[in-house]
This record gives sequence, structure tokens and C-alpha cells, in this order.
Amino acid sequence: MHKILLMGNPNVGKSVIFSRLTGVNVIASNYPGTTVEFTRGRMKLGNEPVEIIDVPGTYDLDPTSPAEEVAVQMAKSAGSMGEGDVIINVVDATNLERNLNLTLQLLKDGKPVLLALNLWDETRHIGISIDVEKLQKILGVPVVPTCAITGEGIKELVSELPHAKANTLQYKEEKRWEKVGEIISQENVKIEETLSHYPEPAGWKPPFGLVAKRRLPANSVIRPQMIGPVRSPIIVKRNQSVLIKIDRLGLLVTAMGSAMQEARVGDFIRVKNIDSQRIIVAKVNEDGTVEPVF
Ligand SMILES: Nc1nc2c(ncn2[C@@H]2O[C@H](COP(=O)(O)OP(=O)(O)OP(=O)(O)O)[C@@H](O)[C@H]2O)c(=O)[nH]1
Ligand SMILES: [Mg+2]
Repeated sequence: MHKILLMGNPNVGKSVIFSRLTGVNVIASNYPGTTVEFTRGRMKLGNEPVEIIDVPGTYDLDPTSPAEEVAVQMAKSAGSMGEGDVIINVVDATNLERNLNLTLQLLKDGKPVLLALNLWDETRHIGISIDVEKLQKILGVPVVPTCAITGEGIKELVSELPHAKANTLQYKEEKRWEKVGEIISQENVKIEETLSHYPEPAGWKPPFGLVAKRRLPANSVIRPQMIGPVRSPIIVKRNQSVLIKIDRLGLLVTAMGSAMQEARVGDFIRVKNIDSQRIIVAKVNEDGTVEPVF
């Protein structure tokens, strides 16, 4: 019988996908010779029964715990039992950088892999957009966005199973992280919104002041494609009273005005002088006052 292994980092939704695929007929058992527990179940692919295994979570194929060791053993045996074994690599779409590390290792080992981009719902919430087609092209294996808790994408995942492929991606082992970076930076992941309310400390150059809208793993490199310009906050609202100020060479003239549009520091806006009712164009100062432009 063919096997499907659900593999991925810890806490990415493997077990939820597993139960979506298998329903209730599952067996928990220990991996031979260990106390590491894993779950097996069955599903039908077409008319054919296949075994599904919920493999313990692992960050890579260099095991550092008994559970990871089991995961690695299972990965190693996939494919060797017979044609048709497939690894569904479940990845956390909000944390591609860390997750693709394992993906690349699986691909490198020549396993037939299918990627489930799980937690797809979360990417929307935190403002990441991923170009799935591009990612698929680069990795050379099918990539299916899923939301395990609602079941979104699970059907598509199953229908892509026959198309799971062994790797087409080549890279040198010591360049693995670099490769991950390349994949991420090729406009596959865009952080759509970045903002910061923190002042810029002296000596910093852009991109300081960008707060990622996704959790970035330690040591991530922030690349230009991942960031957008910081926009200073709106300090003048429409119809807000503003102090019109001319402060030059000992001359201080003030008047009250009403802003006709919202604005940030440095913007030019139209302001209506309350006394004369005349409309002037003025530049917004840091302190929220405005200075007429002559
Ligand atoms: N928002 C959201 N939450 C999810 C999704 N899939 C799983 N979760 C949640 O993520 C958490 C982890 O899910 P599990 O299925 O236990 O993850 P796992 O990969 O089996 O974790 P380990 O067995 O510890 O490696 C649970 O709280 C799930 O409810 C998803 O697509 N969207
Ligand atoms: Mg689990």
C-alpha cells in the first residue's frame, strides 16, 4: 500500500490536516524501539487505499531529538518502499523562511513532495501575500494553499497528490539558507504593510522604522522587496483648526485656519484662513502648525 507522510516543522497544522484526510479511523503507535508516538490512518485515493502517517514535527533532517530522529527515519524510508509514496510537506505560510529549510532538504533528498501552504488564513490577517504560482515554479513541486481548521484547500491538496514530484531544484548544501532567501526574495513574499511609531535613532539608515507584519525568525535578512516606505502619521485632519504661522527674520505672524484636507508632516495642503476666508496653500510643520507657501 502506498504511503503519505505528513511532514513539517512543529505546530504547523500537520495533525489537523491529518484528521481532515483520515477522519476517525486512526491508530496511535510508538515508532519501533522508541517512545515517540505517531499516528497512522487511512484514506482512499481513487479506489486505492493509502496509509497516512502524521510524522512528528521537525525543523530539518539533522535530528536533535528522538522525535526528530523518528521523523528523519520516516522521511528516509519514504519512496524506498515503493513507487507512489508521497510526502505532504506542511508549511506555515506565515513563516516561510524557516519552513522552507526543511522543504529544500526534502527536495534535495529526491522525495516526491507536495507542499501544503497551511495557515493561509493567517497570511491574510497579517498582510503577507505569497505568489503561489511563482513558488511552485521555483520549487518544481505542487504548492497548495490550505487552511486546515476550515478545510479550505484540502480537496485541492488531495487532487494534487498524484502530481507530487521529486525535486527539480538544485543547490549546494552550504548554500541552503541562501537558497531559502532567494526563494523568499523573488517577490514571493511581500509584506504589504509596514509601519512604526518609533522615532528613528541617530545613525540609522533606512529601512529602520519598519515593523514587520509577520513574525520573522531570528537572523532573517530583511530584503528590499520585503519592505515598503514608512509613512509618517497623519497629524492634521480635515476641518481641523490649524495655526498658520509665518516666522521669519524676527517677524512672527499668526492666524487661525482650517485644514481642508488631512496631511502628514511636510505635505502641502490647502488651508482656509478663518478671518479672511481666503484659501492658501501651506506646508505642514512638525509641530502641526502650517506655513503659507508664497
Ligand atoms: N489559523 C489557523 N490555525 C491552524 C491552521 N492549521 C492548524 N492550526 C492551528 O495550529 C495549531 C497547531 O496545529 P497541529 O495540527 O497540532 O500542528 P502540528 O503540526 O501537528 O504540531 P506538532 O504535532 O506539535 O508538530 C493548532 O492550534 C491548530 O488549531 C490553519 O490553517 N489556520
Ligand atoms: Mg501534530
